[in-house]
Amino acid sequence: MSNRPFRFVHAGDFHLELPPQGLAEIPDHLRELFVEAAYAAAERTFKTVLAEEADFLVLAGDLLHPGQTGPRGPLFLQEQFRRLAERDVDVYWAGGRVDPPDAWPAAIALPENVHVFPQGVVEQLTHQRDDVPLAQVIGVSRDRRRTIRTADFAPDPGGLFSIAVVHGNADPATLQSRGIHYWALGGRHGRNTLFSSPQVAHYPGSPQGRRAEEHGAHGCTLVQVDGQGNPHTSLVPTDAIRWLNERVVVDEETGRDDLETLLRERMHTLLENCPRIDLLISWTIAGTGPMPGRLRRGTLGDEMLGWLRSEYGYGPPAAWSASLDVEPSAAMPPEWYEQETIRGDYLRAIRQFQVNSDEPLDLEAYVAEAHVAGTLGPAVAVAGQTDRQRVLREAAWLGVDLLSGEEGQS
Ligand SMILES: [Mn+2]
Repeated sequence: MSNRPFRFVHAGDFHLELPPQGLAEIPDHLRELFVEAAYAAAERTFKTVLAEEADFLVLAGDLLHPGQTGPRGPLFLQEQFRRLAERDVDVYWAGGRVDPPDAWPAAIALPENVHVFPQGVVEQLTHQRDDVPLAQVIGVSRDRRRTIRTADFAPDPGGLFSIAVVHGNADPATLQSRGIHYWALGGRHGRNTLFSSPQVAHYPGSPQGRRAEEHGAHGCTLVQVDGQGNPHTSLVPTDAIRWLNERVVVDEETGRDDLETLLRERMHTLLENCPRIDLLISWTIAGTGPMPGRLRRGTLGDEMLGWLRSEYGYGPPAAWSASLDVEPSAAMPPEWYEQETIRGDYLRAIRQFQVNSDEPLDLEAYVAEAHVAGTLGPAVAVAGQTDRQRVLREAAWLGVDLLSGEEGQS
């Protein structure tokens, strides 16, 4: 049993073939950043290995789809692997969904410090420092037909620290039962720890978020194993651009200037917390009073978005406001449905459509013929139930906004 402390970096899901998406329109000054983000984040992962003087790097699959990156992907990785080779740092790579070992182009040689695990058969390697074993690294590249076969993984009988590298899903209890010290998992793009004491099973996530849903910091995981053989994990951010979801709450008193102040204060906090990274921010305005209604209809929402962009969107670093939406409240106050008002009639009519999901909406009848043929055509063809419920919810709020008057919605 080794009592020498050591450290390694655990990363995966680079997806070099996949630039960030999900902006309706990428502003010109951020275009280059979008195109390069996946590579920049991967490169920072390799730099982290060197900066932290890690003993080795563990890669849990989905690094690249070589068919989709073209030669740039493999050539980039080859160069990064060589950088680690110059410092005698080994790489343990278990292939995932898009990077099985046979997908790597034969013409681009992998440096000797890179150990690619075979597909379908678990391989055990011993990592040594100065001829003394530090850890056992057990891995397999993903086989298309299988989820993780936990029974194939067994810890070192001599008690050497064991690391299992594999891409896919497995039941946490089954993973825990194997006695492996550290499960280096891949295949989830968000950071996720299944269990952390005394053993660890962990997904580091992709080093770069791709969509608004993948918000927050992305990076790789530095694992430090102490003299007692306990692993400690920490996030090292590597993302080149970061999505944030920001929720701002307004009240009865909030006017336009107050909203501007709220947004400005929040923006300054974000810039203080993330001083060196470009940000993409999805704003959600929640709360009570007239402000949500004013933002839902009319031009105030667009004006606020335009102001945020011109004030903060160009950086450096750029803090680009991607969207500004009003939080769709889950339910209207029930008494609104009971009232003998036009609003009450309207809400009761909408509810008929919400409850009777088979009743056709027939929106086309309300749209001018010229529009049905043109851009509004697809919009009136409400496809599924989710679509239908969303349209009805929005229609309900629009009606409430228009029928409630300016002095409030009580
Ligand atoms: Mn993946």
